[in-house]
Amino acid sequence: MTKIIITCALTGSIHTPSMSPYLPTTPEQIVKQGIDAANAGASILHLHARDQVDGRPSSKLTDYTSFLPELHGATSAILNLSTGGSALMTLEDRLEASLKFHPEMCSLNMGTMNFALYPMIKKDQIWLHDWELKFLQESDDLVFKNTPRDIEFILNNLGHNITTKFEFECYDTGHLYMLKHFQQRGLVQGDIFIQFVFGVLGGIAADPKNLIHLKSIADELFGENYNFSVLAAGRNQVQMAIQAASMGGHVRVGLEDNLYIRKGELARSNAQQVENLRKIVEELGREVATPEETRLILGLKGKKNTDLSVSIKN
Ligand code: KMH
Ligand code: ZN
Repeated sequence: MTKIIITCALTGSIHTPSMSPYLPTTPEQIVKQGIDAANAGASILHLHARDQVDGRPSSKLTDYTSFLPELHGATSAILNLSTGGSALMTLEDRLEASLKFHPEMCSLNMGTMNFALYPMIKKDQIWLHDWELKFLQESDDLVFKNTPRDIEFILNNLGHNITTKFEFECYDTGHLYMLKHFQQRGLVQGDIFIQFVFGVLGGIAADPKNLIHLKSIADELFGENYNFSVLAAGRNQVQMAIQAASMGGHVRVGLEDNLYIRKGELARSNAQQVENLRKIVEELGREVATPEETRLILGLKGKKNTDLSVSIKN
């Protein structure tokens, strides 16, 4: 089996600051937790920005530049910018940072879907910020828009022109067929890196049977020419990651996907989740890939071919 790539998704746009004091939302916290997660074994850091005042998901360039150049300088890990952002943002907003910085990797969500966060609301939660409860409640009427036109735009403007490689996020079987469609049109070329996403309400559930099924469909569609990784949102994060590692796949952890280290206990950092998973996959006989090994496995263009060294303060 090839070495295992651990991705760590540091903050995301799902959890809100009141849910965990350990969720990194300030630039200092994002930088520190990113460095620590990379030192613990994550070779890819999947990144979203947060508003520097109230921690809400942000697509503003200033919020990205508040941590990206520093992280770029401080770690050799691959920086993977989200193009999903949050379902409240326009596509233009979601792409602004990636089009500016030309990163080695970006996420690319393979279909339009529901993305319901309201089941996470706890009755006894004390909210630190006004926006949080409304943000979660209103997710019952939210469409996470990734139409074929949107996907084509991202592939043309980041993949083709800028040679960014993608973490193709597939939340259901249909998303694999959409990926195949773009491969057949020639817009997706070379080896593919699929992130199977489980446990989002609107996508497929975190059930081991579903991973077997998605993997067998991906095998039929892409043969030898793809790598897969698994993320499970919520409490099945580790169980599904272990299944992925046993099947020769790669894994994603991080507080974007799950705030806990075990039942009832909040993870104190992203690095704690990475360390925990690293121990488990090493017990399974998998060796953890370094950033350079990950670049080779995924065919990435390398750090120096990004525009991340340029710090824009505006
Ligand atoms: N939060 C994950 C379930 C993206 O950033 O493009 C999905 C995600 C989307 O990572
Ligand atoms: Zn994300």
